[in-house]
Formats: sequence, structure tokens, C-alpha cells
Amino acid sequence: MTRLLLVGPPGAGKGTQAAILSDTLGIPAISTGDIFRTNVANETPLGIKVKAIMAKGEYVPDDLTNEIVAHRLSEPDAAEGFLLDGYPRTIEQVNELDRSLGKDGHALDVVVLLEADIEDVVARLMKRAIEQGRVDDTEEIIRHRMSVYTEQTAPLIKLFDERNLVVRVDALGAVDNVTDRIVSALAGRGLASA
Ligand code: B4P
Repeated sequence: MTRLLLVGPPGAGKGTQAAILSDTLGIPAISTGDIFRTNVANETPLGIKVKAIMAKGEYVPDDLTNEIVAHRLSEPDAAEGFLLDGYPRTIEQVNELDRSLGKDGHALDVVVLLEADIEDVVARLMKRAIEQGRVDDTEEIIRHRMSVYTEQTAPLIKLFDERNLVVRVDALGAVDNVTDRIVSALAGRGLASA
């Protein structure tokens, strides 16, 4: 069983690949973005707190994010492996995840970095804006989300590199091709069958 993190700029295909890999690898995909959006849609107390933050393209505060992930990771289906989509995104979140996995003698096995050119992913998200009408998919907010990623999340890659966890995958091209590249990269580390 694998403890995998998918990371990459907004629009790199994390959500898309997480759903496919969850089936392929037989591990639950845990997406903080999806959890927050469900709470916003259901107008839960958490949803009410995070709605305006997400609409502006800012990160939800670490304490709230850490709490919902800790709760989700404590569920039985995540005991033997999981795929984290979009968490951790800040150094505080990395520290908290290290601490909570470390309690049981666990740690991340691999970090899949989906690499994509900013203009390509902006174009993808503009397309999704038309198809799905997400409030954070206007061009201005998309570009803001890109800078938040560059400032707060991209520097974490160095840290994961120092732990020799990162596999880099070209996120451009057809969805199936990107999946094949990820599975080959995981197989190269003995974490999937190619
Ligand atoms: P997320 O839901 O994670 O949104 P995202 O980073 O924009 O990635 P997303 O999953 O939507 O895009 P994807 O690449 O799959 O986060 C949303 C917000 O939640 C954040 O801004 C923040 O406010 C909050 N949040 C979440 N996690 C947080 C955390 N840890 N800490 C603090 N705040 C947090 O796909 C994009 C589009 O590309 C899709 O339309 C897809 O169909 C398309 N696509 C995918 N692969 C493609 C391909 N190969 N070719 C063409 N199109 C493709």
C-alpha cells in the first residue's frame, strides 16, 4: 500500500489523475479542495467559514485544513494507504502531516509532481470555468491561485526532493498519457505495476 501525494499548480490535473489513480492503486483519494467545496455546497459551519476564502483563491487557514485531513486520515479506509490531492500545500501542513503519520511510524512514500506551463493550465481552467462555473475559475482569481502556489507550495518541492520522494511527470497531453507516465514513474520506484 502506498502513501502518495499529488502536487502541482492549479489546473495541472491533480483532481483528474487522483480519481483514476485511486481506482488503479486501490487507495482512497483525499482531496482537500473537494472536501471544502462539498462543505460550501452544503452550507456547513466549515463551508460558511471557507466560502469567501476559496472564492478569492486564497488558502484556507492551516489549522482548519489540518483538522479536516487528520479526521479523514483516521478513517479505516486510509489505514493502509492513501492518495493526498492538494494537501499539504504549506510548510505548516507538511509539519503536521509528518507529525501525524510519524505517530504510527508512517511517512509519505512518494510525491508525484505534475509539471505544466502556467499559460497551459490557465487555459485549461478557463475552459473549466465555462463547463462547470466554479467561482474561483475567473482569469484574475486563477492567476492569483498560481501566485499563491508559487509562493507557498512550490518551495516545498525542495524539501521533498531532499527526502528523495519526488517523481516529476509532464502533465501536458491527453489524460490517459499523463496517467501512463505517472504509473510508469511509480513502477520505477516499485510502487505500481507498469
Ligand atoms: P483544488 O480543488 O485542489 O483546486 P486546484 O488546485 O485548482 O486543482 P484542481 O484539482 O481543481 O485542478 P485539476 O488540476 O484537477 O483547490 C481549490 C481551493 O481549495 C484552493 O484554491 C484553496 O482555497 C482550497 N484548498 C484546497 N486544499 C488546500 C490546502 N491544503 N490548504 C489550504 N487551502 C486549500 O484540473 C483542472 C482542469 O483541467 C479540469 O477541468 C480537468 O478536466 C482539466 N484537465 C485535467 N487533466 C487534463 C489534461 N491532461 N488535458 C486537458 N485538460 C485536463
